[in-house]
Amino acid sequence: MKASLVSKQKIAAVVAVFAVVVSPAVASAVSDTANTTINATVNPVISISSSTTVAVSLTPTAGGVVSSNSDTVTVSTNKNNGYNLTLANSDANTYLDSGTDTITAHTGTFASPTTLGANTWGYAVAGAGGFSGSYSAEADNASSTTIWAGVPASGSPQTLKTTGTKATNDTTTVWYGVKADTTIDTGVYSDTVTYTATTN
Ligand SMILES: [Ca+2]
Repeated sequence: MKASLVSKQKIAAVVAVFAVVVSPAVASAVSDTANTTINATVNPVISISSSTTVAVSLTPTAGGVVSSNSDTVTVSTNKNNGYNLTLANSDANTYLDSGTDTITAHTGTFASPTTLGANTWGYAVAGAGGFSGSYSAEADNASSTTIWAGVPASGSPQTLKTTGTKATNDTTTVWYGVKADTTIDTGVYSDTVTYTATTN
C-alpha cells in the first residue's frame, strides 16, 4: 500500500510537471494611445464697396438751390462682433474743387447737422447721429430744409455705423447734398471721400 501511494504521488508529480510544460502560453495584447487635437483657425475677413461716383447736378439761383444724391456702401464680414464704418475726406482738403474754384465743406456735424450754407456741401445718413429719419434725392430745391454735416478731413474720420453681428452685403446709404448760388463759376466740382470698415 505504501509503495503504491508513493507511486501515485510520483505519478501525480509527473503529471503536474507535465501539465505546466504543455499548458499553452496565452500572450495578452498590449496597447497605448495618443491624442492629437486639430485646430482649424478661421481668420476674420471684411470687404467694402461703394458706388464710386455720386453725381449731383445744380442749376443755381441767386438764393441758392440744393441738389442731392446717394451713395451705397456695402460691407461683408465673418466677424461675429460686426464692424465699424467710418467716413472721412480722402485728404486734408475738404473742398469740392473745380480748378481754383471751391465749394466748401458744410459746418454742420454728425451730431448736429444743419441746413446747407451757400456754396457748401455735406453728407447725411438717415437715422444716424442727429440726421433726419429719411432722405430723398433733391433737385434744385430752392426751399430745402434737409440737414447735413461736413465730411471731416482724413485725419478725423466720423463713425457712421457700428454693428454687432456678422454681415453679408450690409448696406448703408450715404447722401451727399450741395448748395450752389449764382456767385460761383460753372464747372464740375469734385472731391473724394473714403469709407473704412473695421471689424469689431
Ligand atoms: Ca479732398
